[in-house]
Amino acid sequence: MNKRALITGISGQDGYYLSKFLVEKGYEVFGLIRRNSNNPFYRFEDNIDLWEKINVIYGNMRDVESLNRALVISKPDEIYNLAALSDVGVSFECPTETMEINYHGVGKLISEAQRLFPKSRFYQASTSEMFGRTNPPQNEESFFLPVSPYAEAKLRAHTDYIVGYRKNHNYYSSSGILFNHESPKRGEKFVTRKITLSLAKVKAGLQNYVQLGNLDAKRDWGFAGDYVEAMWLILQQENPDDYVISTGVSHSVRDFVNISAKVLGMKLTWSGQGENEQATDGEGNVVVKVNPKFYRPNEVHDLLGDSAKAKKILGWEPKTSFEELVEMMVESDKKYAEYLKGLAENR
Ligand code: GDR
Repeated sequence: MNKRALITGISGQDGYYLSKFLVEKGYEVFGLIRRNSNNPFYRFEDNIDLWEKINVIYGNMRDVESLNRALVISKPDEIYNLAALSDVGVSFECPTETMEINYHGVGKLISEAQRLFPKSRFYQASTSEMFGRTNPPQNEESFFLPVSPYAEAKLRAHTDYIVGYRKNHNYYSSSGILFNHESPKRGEKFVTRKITLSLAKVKAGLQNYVQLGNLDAKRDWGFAGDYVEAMWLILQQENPDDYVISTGVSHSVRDFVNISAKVLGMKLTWSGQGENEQATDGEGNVVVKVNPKFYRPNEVHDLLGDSAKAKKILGWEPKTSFEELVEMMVESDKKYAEYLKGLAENR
């Protein structure tokens, strides 16, 4: 019989790649979707065949009845909890909502899962943000020093529910402590996609410049398509555990801008410092500016993962390099910007 998986947050970037991966493996996939006015399947628009294979269940992480119903309908062997308020910057503006979804929501889901399907396996999307200000490289033994409401809530869920249910309830709960993972399906507010889409629009003549916050922040950026395989491998192990998933290479936001511009054939020249830093293209147009509006009240400066444990135990390694990732995202956004330009010209 086919295995059954319930994925919360299926309409996000990782939900797209994970459902594709599991459907290809022959799983019956059920996806929890929050009802709102946005198109719930816009990430699947170029892959309608995949969307049609997913059993959609409406519900959300605040509503325990809907979680109960999703579990009863899906009867899952594996549960992947990807639903979250995932924007770190926004979490400073709504800390209570963040705690409700990213912490209490996990508690609601895992307690129902353990009660109804004690033999199911639970994957939690934990995050490198939990390391916060801990010096790099970070691995499973590193201290957690979260600095945002987002990271606080994720860390509490990790400790109380994932480690807690594993130890105290003998329930199979594991987590992937994933470092940043990106793709052409990344939301447009996250810095990588904001850069690739904005610069592609600048190149197509649709906007003049992109405004960014802290250009010095360093992140370990991998490809989301590689990372969902690690999620699955984590649940295939005999014993539940936590694993850091990362590339082991970090770059600054400024590096990300430079490589994106290079793929677009733009040569940038940087000048100024701090809030006055900017980059001009070969023709002297300012194409990147700093706007303090995008600074965070509290910043995580330097994340660099050490995923030796995942390599040793899961046999997992990233397949896509940083340069390949940037190129994939820029090429996709170049096409998208051309499409938008065509729409604007035909209006
Ligand atoms: P992050 O991702 O906070 O690492 O969390 P994000 O892309 O938002 O920020 C990365 C770094 O870039 C700096 N930055 C900007 N960020 C945004 N969004 N917009 C800007 O204009 C900008 N300018 C500079 C940020 O300050 C930060 O240092 C992501 C999320 O997906 C989390 O949900 C996930 O847990 C972690 O990755 C791993």
